[in-house]
Amino acid sequence: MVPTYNERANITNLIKSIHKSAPSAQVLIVDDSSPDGTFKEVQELMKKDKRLHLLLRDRSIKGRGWAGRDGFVKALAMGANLVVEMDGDLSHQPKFIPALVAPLLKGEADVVIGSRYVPGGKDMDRPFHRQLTSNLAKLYLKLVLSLRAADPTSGFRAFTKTTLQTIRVETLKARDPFTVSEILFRCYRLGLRVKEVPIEFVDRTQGTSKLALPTLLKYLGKALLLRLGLGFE
Ligand SMILES: Nc1nc2c(ncn2[C@@H]2O[C@H](COP(=O)(O)OP(=O)(O)OP(=O)(O)O)[C@@H](O)[C@H]2O)c(=O)[nH]1
Ligand SMILES: [Mg+2]
Repeated sequence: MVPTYNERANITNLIKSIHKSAPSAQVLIVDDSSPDGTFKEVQELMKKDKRLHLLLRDRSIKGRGWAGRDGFVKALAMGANLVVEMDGDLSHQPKFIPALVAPLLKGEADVVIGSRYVPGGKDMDRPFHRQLTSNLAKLYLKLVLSLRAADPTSGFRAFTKTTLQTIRVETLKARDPFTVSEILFRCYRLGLRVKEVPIEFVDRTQGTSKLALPTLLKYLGKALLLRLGLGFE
């Protein structure tokens, strides 16, 4: 399940690469009517690939969080037993998918995080101020939401069907990328088994980033609201 917004430059390579690493996987692209026509690219590929699916959402309700939520719901409706979520900008490399789902298949975990910060994992080279922001955000999430994972903000993760049902994925609130923390918060609170496996994160080379500092500050507030059981979004 891949939420996309303006990933036309990446999407074809990503889909090909997923099927190389996971030939039997059904690929669900959740696109919010990207102005760059990402979904058109997908529709074209769908003509020849029966393992490819598109959930096309209206741009007026766009958002990484809501797109992910709707994608999980759709994946369950399609009969998925395991769902992997990953970004559409090739930062998350499909070659790690088998390692991500292995602990679920063995029954050793309920959620698996593709982690940049466990031994063997690798982050891209970020400027010092970005590293600092990222480390402070991690510490904050640990303190406020008790997210114990080494990489609580990784959006490359695998879930069992039961996990998605247990956290009642259809009731997720965050519209934006804060959804990644909201989901993990529910997993820990419900006592699910979270495992981390190493991934190497690569910087996007095509398309543009959507994360800005004001957004990050907003997330800190949302984490507090979530912890206090108050509504947000
Ligand atoms: N459907 C949908 N997908 C989104 C939206 N915003 C972001 N995405 C996708 O969510 C994934 C993560 O977004 P990115 O822009 O890569 O965020 P990031 O990794 O923090 O930032 P980068 O530095 O650009 O990599 C990508 O596949 C985006 O295309 C949205 O509003 N709707
Ligand atoms: Mg990215």
